[in-house]
Amino acid sequence: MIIDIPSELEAALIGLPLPTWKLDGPFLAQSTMEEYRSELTAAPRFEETAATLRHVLTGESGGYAVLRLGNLAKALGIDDDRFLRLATAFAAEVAVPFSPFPRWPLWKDIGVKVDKDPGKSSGIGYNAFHMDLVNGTLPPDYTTLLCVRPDPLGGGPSILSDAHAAVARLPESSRALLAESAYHYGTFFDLHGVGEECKPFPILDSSDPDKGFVRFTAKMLKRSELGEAHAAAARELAEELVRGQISFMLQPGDYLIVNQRRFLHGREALHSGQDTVPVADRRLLLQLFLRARADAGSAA
Ligand SMILES: O=C(O)CCC(=O)C(=O)O
Ligand SMILES: [Fe+2]
Repeated sequence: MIIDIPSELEAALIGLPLPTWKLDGPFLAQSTMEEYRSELTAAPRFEETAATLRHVLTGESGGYAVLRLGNLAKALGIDDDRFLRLATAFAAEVAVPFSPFPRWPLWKDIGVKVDKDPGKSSGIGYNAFHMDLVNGTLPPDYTTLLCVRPDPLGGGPSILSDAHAAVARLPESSRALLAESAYHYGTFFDLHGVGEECKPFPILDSSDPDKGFVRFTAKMLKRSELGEAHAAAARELAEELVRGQISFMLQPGDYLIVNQRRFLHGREALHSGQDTVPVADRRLLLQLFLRARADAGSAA
């Protein structure tokens, strides 16, 4: 669901003096969130835009949003700290920004590496449906991607799929297998704010079938050793996710926010010929994770 910024709000945001942010451990500091909020609430139509954003992410039929920040990016410069502060301020209206990776800045670069595993983050191939930080006991409630540059060769549309809708289309026997602690994926090392390592894990959280995480990554089908029946059920889920997928191309300044309790995400392959594109011109996204506030009620 696309959310445009009203032009009078854009005009006000361009001149807003947001201070540099501070961190408190892995989280954006409370003082920064308060400073940003008090600057933004004075801007015309800000409150209604933030409310729409929250509603689109958590309301009945929602779960993801593309906030169009392209005009702000153009006005401020997409590499300018002032632009990144505005994106951070919008993110903080949804939930608390944090970085699970102690050695990375708050926003993590996702560039293009031609020699990396093509199916993984920053690889050039198909990035299959997944949730981020799938193997933490508490994955980020939201994963967000800010598009700095799309693939100049025209590839790499984003893909999204409603995880609970895909699960609901599976036969009961498959859902029963997915609810067993028989799955695992990846390593877990030096991660903050996402709980403990979850291994093995059930894909379906039986305690809260409609609201909980669908703890899934289709990457486990190739990269994890799974029992035959459990792998077959996971493959069925991966197929249903693809059947229900939507896809779209992020434009410069587009800010994709995904509620990980509702939607899984991924990306189609970049266009062939990435090795001919200078590194500085390749596709670039910035990634930020969000933790729902305790008072967000059923933000899930
Ligand atoms: O490149 C993309 O559009 C998605 C990347 C992604 O999902 C990730 O790195 O976790
Ligand atoms: Fe991801």
